[in-house]
Amino acid sequence: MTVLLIVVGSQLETVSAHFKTYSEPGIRPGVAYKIPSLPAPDAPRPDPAYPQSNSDANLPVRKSIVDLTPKEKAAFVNALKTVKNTIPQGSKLSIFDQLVLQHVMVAGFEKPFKSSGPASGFNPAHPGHPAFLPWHRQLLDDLENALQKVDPSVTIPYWDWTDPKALEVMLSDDFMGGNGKGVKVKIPGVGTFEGGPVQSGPFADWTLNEKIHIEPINFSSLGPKIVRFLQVPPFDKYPMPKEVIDRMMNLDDYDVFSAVLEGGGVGLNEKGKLVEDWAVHVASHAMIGGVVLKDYQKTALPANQARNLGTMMSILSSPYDPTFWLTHSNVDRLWAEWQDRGHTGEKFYPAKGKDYGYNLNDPIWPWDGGKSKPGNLNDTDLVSMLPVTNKIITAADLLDFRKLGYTYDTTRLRSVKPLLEPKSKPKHS
Ligand SMILES: [Cu+2]
Repeated sequence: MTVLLIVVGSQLETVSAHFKTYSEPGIRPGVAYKIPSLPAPDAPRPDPAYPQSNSDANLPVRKSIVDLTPKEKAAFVNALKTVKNTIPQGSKLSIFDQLVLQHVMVAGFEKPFKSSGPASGFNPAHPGHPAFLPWHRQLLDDLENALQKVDPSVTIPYWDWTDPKALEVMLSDDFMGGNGKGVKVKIPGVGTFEGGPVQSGPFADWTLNEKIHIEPINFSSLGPKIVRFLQVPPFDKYPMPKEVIDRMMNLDDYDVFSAVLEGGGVGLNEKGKLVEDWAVHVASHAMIGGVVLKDYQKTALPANQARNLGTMMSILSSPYDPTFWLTHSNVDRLWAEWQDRGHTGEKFYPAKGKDYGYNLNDPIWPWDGGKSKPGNLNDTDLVSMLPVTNKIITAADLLDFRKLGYTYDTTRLRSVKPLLEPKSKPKHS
């Protein structure tokens, strides 16, 4: 506990203001991107396309966490714990820890670090880069495949942020466990809030690799336990209004849609205007991980960020909290639904002209055939701990989610377009 308190206290305010540039919470100050602009209303639009896969019969279905039976919850938890404890031959890290490390090391491609290869200088996944969605789609698929080796019935369920029941279901002790305990955070004029290491539920006994569990400003360790500070204001409001998602779903431009869904500095207001905000996906991280703002009255943006508190808010290491996978399953679902609403295929992804890794046919690290290598973030040689893969994967390979072997209960083809009714009857979940 003493160690944890020191770690939390050492996250100092090193964020400086950048005019019109923003970064995800937890991503290094100065690593930033510009708010995209909305296309003119009369700008030519690509023709709507329809799902490429014309059947999803027998595909495993990712469901909302509120619809899981107690047995399904237990199966998911058990598979996750098994993957956390399974160390592949020749590795020092478990399969789960390897996936977390991969997420941490995307930051190793940012300019201050000694990365090499064509991806050098271009973080492949954050913040605000087009590859945010495909990169996480592949990460989720890798975890899901590992879970299914333990139990073929398991899929990664999603946390629908607009479902009033979902937060409680997620944080119950038969699923993800509840708030952390033992550390108090005072927000002047607002109140005192408790969080700390998670001490209830199936993951309270997890021991994290302290070298990989790091906060994103000084890259110092967050300790060996999952840390949560639930619903610290202003990220205490739940559920997310459905209108927020509806407005986003009506966008037609991939770059704008992706930026709004990521929410790392860009939000869409009631009038459909892009505004500075931490919202949608980032708000879900903040609601679980907790953040303290310098000026509570001002918009939550990196320049106004005093401390990141918990695992989920420390974006780099956030996959260490299992809630990460449920929130990212929802991110992927919303992209999948947007694709099914006529934004399917290659017309709805940047084809060229972007930096390496952000174009439709660019290999995305770590799936670029071993060409690129990130730099280390601190004194630990994390790079040497990364698994080696010679796979080559591009965004084009990831656009059709059904080809990866899953669908969502909200993207079943039979309910989207009757003409595409699969010949054989889909399995009922
Ligand atoms: Cu995320």
